[in-house]
Amino acid sequence: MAGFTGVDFIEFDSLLNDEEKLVRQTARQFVENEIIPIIEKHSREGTFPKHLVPQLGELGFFGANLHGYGCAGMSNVAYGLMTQELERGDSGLRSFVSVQGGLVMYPIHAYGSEEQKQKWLPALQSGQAIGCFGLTEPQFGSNPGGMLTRAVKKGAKYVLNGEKMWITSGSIADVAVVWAKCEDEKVRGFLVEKGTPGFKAWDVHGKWSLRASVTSGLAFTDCEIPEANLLPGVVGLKGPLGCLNQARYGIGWGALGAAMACYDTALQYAKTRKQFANKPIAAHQLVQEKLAWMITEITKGQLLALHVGRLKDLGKVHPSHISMLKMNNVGIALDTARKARDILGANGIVDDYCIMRHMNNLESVFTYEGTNDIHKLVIGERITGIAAYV
Ligand code: TGC
Ligand code: FAD
Repeated sequence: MAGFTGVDFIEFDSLLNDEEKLVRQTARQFVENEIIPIIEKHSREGTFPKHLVPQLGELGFFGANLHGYGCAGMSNVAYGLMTQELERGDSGLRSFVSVQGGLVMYPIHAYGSEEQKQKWLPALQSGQAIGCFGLTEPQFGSNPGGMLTRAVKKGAKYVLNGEKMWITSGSIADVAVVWAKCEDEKVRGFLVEKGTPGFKAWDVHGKWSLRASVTSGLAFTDCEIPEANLLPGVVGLKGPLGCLNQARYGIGWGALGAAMACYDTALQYAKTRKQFANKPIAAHQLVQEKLAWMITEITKGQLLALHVGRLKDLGKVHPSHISMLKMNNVGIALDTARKARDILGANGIVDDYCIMRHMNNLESVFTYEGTNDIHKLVIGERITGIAAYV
């Protein structure tokens, strides 16, 4: 993948401004120099390249579309192009950045007290602190409103009991944004600091997907949280769901990066691999059909991402727009990975090539942050006015 120059079939770049192209180029260079050379080894060994965290912070990639507290204040389009490049490296790296910025810094920024913002945002922005987001529970994934985790007020503290599951960066986090139901049955967010008595985190092993990312379970047993760690600015499920808009938006762009990596690899391979009459396999119509499908879907995905990004920058985006972006772009990325794997034949299954790693990663991306079908239902609700979840 050295020397990747982008995927641009219809002069997409003419729609970007200089700042957006500069951010993309910076992220692309970082991926070429720091991620591509090491990622297969981390993925094979199931380790997260934690040493990259300070560099990601220095580049301004954490909470990059937030303003103040040391954040880069990028446009949402520039932010999206950054996540696209990171995910061309690996979905696990992009996940880390999405969680840190969209699911930890964003709720502190949007719903936190000034004291919470001062304490956590500069540290999270620079990568000195790591965060995680605990919404999903063992029994409640697509339906987080059913959560069992409870926070009971006792004097100046809340006592937290419950369990969260499938939490990215859980065991390496200095602070967990944890969503729990209070005695009034309403959901509220809490900042649970590493080392708080009664708080434990452990890692999920045996993953065939996102192997270079930490995925954890969190448990809270009579865990006392100071009242000052309650996020005061939001009550109800709209709190965590509002954060998901941020992260899902970044995923919508990010998935294109994984798709581009697979497409580019398949294209290069098809032009050099020869079968039958010493012709490259790229000369066969059936192979060209797959490549043409890939670039068409990537191009449509780029236009969707750009338009949703521009709407977000104008403050006009609706959560259902973001659902369409996440659903479509992750779906086409996974299909691109599968077709690319096919083009590489047997070579497609080994980690000399990036395709199988991306394909396996995308299976998680398809499921997390709202499964593909949940996003269809969000779109269905928007156009019919009828919620079909139950
Ligand atoms: P519903 O009654 O529809 O809504 C409850 C309240 O929330 C509001 N709301 C939203 N607000 C902001 N943004 C959104 N996207 C929102 N969606 C809904 C809604 O207006 C309402 O507000 P109010 O004021 O009336 O109370 O809720 P529901 O329980 O029927 O659920 C709807 C549904 C199914 C769409 C929602 O539960 C959902 O999105 N489920 C999927 C769960 C999910 O995505 N979990 C992700 C966990 S985090 C994760 O996966 C991180 S991956 C990490 C990585 O990148 O590595
Ligand atoms: P389920 O909700 O049980 O869904 C299973 C299947 O049923 C899916 O196909 C789904 O589409 C379908 N289904 C469910 N409800 C309906 C319905 N009403 N109609 C039609 N079909 C339906 N969560 C966090 O809180 N924080 C994190 O950092 C985080 N990181 C993650 C990292 C990884 C690697 C993974 C895999 C998950 C992560 N998650 C995280 C959890 C993720 O958000 C959930 O896995 C996801 O929301 C789906 O929940 P579930 O796995 O329980 O599946």
